[in-house]
Amino acid sequence: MTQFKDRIPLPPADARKTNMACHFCIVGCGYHVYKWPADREGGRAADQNALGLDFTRQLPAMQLTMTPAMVNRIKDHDGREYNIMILPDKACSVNQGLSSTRGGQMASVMYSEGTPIGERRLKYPLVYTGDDWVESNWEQAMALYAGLTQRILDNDGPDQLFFNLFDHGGAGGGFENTWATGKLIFNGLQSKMVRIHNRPAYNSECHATRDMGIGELNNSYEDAEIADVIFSIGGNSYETQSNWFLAHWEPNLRGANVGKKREWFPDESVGKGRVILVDPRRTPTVAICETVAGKDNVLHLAIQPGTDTALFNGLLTYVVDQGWHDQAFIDEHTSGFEEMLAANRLELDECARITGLDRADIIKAAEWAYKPKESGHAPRTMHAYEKGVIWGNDNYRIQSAIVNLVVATRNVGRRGTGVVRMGGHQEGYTRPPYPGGRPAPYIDQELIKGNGMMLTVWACNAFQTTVNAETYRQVIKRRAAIVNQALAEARGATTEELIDIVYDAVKNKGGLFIVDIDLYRTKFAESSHLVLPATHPGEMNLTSMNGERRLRLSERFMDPPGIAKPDCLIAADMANALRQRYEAAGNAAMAERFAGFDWTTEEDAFNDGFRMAHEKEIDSQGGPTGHLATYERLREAGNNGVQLPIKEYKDGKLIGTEMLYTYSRFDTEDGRAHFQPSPWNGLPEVVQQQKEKFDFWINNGRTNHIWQTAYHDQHLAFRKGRYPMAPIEIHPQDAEALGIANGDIVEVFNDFGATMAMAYLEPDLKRGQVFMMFGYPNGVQGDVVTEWADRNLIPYYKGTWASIRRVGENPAYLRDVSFKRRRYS
Ligand SMILES: Nc1nc2c(c(=O)[nH]1)N[C@H]1C(S)=C(S)[C@@H](COP(=O)(O)OP(=O)(O)OC[C@H]3O[C@@H](n4cnc5c(=O)[nH]c(N)nc54)[C@H](O)[C@@H]3O)O[C@H]1N2
Ligand SMILES: Nc1nc2c(c(=O)[nH]1)N[C@H]1C(S)=C(S)[C@@H](COP(=O)(O)OP(=O)(O)OC[C@H]3O[C@@H](n4cnc5c(=O)[nH]c(N)nc54)[C@H](O)[C@@H]3O)O[C@H]1N2
Ligand SMILES: [Mo]
Repeated sequence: MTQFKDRIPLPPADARKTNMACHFCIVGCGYHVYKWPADREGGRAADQNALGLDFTRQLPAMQLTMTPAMVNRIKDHDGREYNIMILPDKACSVNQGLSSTRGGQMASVMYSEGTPIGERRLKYPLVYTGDDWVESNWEQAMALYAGLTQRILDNDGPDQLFFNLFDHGGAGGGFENTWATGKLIFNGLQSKMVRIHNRPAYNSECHATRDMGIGELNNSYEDAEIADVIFSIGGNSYETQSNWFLAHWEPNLRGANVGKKREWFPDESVGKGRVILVDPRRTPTVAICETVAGKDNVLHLAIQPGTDTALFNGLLTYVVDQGWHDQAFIDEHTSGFEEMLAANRLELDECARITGLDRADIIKAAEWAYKPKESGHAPRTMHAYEKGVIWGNDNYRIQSAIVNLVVATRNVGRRGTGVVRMGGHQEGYTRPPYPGGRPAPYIDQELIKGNGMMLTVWACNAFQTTVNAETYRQVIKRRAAIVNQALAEARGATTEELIDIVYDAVKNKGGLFIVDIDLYRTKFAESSHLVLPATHPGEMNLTSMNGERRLRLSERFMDPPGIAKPDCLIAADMANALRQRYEAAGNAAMAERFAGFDWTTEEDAFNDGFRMAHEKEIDSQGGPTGHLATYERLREAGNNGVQLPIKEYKDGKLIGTEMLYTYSRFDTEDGRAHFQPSPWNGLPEVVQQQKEKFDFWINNGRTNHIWQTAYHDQHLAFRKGRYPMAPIEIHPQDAEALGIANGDIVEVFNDFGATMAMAYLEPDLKRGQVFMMFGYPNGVQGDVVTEWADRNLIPYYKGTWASIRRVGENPAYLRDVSFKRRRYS
């Protein structure tokens, strides 16, 4: 996968060194990039290499993590070759020198001509001619894009312009890119027909907690180090937020912080942390917690799928009956407590019956997390939830149930607590207000119904990641083919004539014109008509914030492939092309809507968006002090950056905020946290039907080795070799009953669709419950997910029931794939 297999070249002492926050998950680990001419190499003496380490002798254990995946050879546009090395930063408070298996391979996924990644990266705009791709240039691509957009906008209005759009930080996101796309789509085009990269409408993953007055990222990673109890709900953080777990949870659970004093609780000291994990599945995280903390300090609540709301209502009822809630805080800083309690009351027996848990375990959880300690102090309990809840059975209700309990016990705004998303990507959201309402239109279904004339797919790939994905793909491909037919018949057409031809196909024949902006020619791109090459971090400057709101600048250190461009500048090109067309048509009013994109760099987009938008308090995450952050100051702040919101710039430093709500003033008009009734409501009807009809719960999610749709990983032999096909973990007895052995190919099917996977026998799974990796190119789990969504159109990806059938075996999988267990025991 990399060009260095048997040895690692050292950077010379004068190698160029820049900062990089990992562009994959929310945690945003700090890395340093070293770059130096390929014909040179550092020496082994400490003063001869840029790491300043003495390699003439054996380094002490754990001094450094350095693997062949961390180096690569690149070529810049001037033709010069360089070696690069991307190493985890020991001085970064986030990861403290640790690297995950994903971040640790960043050098390997950078563009390098001779590698599979290099071959497959998009380099030029591609135009589909009806049956074939041709490489084109930005002028033609923009003329077609802007021309067709203008035609549709003028004749049919903004509701015919659809978007599948990223809204996060890191690669395919960041403040520069969310701002640019938001300004183009919401201010310029004024379309509301937009869905987000990971869900079928434009909404929030955290409406409930926000409605209650509590933003979802409200503490610091350090709070996990000093919590008495970490309450992990529907997350598998060892595999999905690895270095938050390893650098901050693990030391606490191991007892590394016992006896430490902190200024925030002067009459107490830190104890040995305990952890409660709510997950129907015994995850690798559960297994590792038991090893680290000892079984007595780990409580795994293996609830029935989709019953979290009942669990938290049951806990709340019990806690209040014991008098462990904080009545003074409730009286002074909240509203709606009594009404909520009356609606949510759920007795212990009923809670145990619904969740399938032992009464004793529910009581144990309540005692650990909420019963006053011997010292009389309330325990510090940090609640962290992720996709088992967010994509769980009724996102809004579960989240309300969790936050109700948290607020009643005041586990927010105190150091060592917090109620947070564990998070997916880094964040990097700054956009003008969304022009649609709440609920927003269900974009996938609108497309399936035949609505929309043009679809722009931006840094996401619903073909592998949406609900009801098989039907979605079928319809999109059918509608795209109508445009293909028209394109194939166009001979010698100028761009303007081509616009006429395409317009006829989308207006009169049910066609859909698709544009995809990506790093690779994805499955979605294969069905598109115009594909635009983007750059990712390293090839551009990019700012994002991590799960503790830590803002960093990832610096550009190399040239992009071909004529690929940053997403923010692609959006600017689109806006500028539209402005020119409207100017040429003498339509000043419309031209004005696309003004303000005279940017030449990513920094221009940052200054216009993050800094100015925050000044105007548009959708601010950074607060109105956003303007204090400049590229230059962020470069100086390095991998530790600054935690938003910024308080001030003082003595050459940006000063940030470690924890929100410490003054018990919440984000509501009256400043009080609002409790919300959220009674247990059972499974959605369509999900219940699938459950009754089919044999297995198809739990699904992530594994450590693979990032998302495997857009990079599928090109790396090390990753693809591990998982040639989406793995599905199944209990050995269930497997036996179906005649399934390790490595067998199986079909998974229900009323919504069918897909394939590779069986992995795993005794830690429960009978009747399997776990399939989501989003893989070879075996898409979303094909069997229902289209059910909650009141805000948040889907229930995890709520899939289906049957399984053995298809057969692939001798190569059996020969090449490891079936060693992934659990720690
Ligand atoms: N069944 C099921 N489905 C799910 C989930 C689940 O748990 N179960 N989880 C959901 C969640 S949380 C998520 S986040 C989604 C993920 O769904 P997607 O967002 O659709 O998947 P990604 O692989 O993250 O897509 C990113 C795409 O952007 C491209 N890209 C990367 N960097 C850049 C860049 O800088 N610029 C541009 N233009 N392109 C770039 C990549 O090549 C890739 O094609 O899936 C959702 N779907
Ligand atoms: N290695 C790796 N890490 C990643 C990613 C990746 O692709 N690979 N993607 C990133 C992204 S975008 C995201 S959003 C995060 C997601 O991070 P996580 O949420 O930690 O990951 P998932 O595997 O989607 O789901 C978490 C757990 O939900 C459980 N679950 C399923 N149903 C229920 C239920 O009804 N109740 C409860 N309590 N739990 C349930 C599953 O068993 C699973 O263990 O990971 C991020 N980190
Ligand atoms: Mo995500």
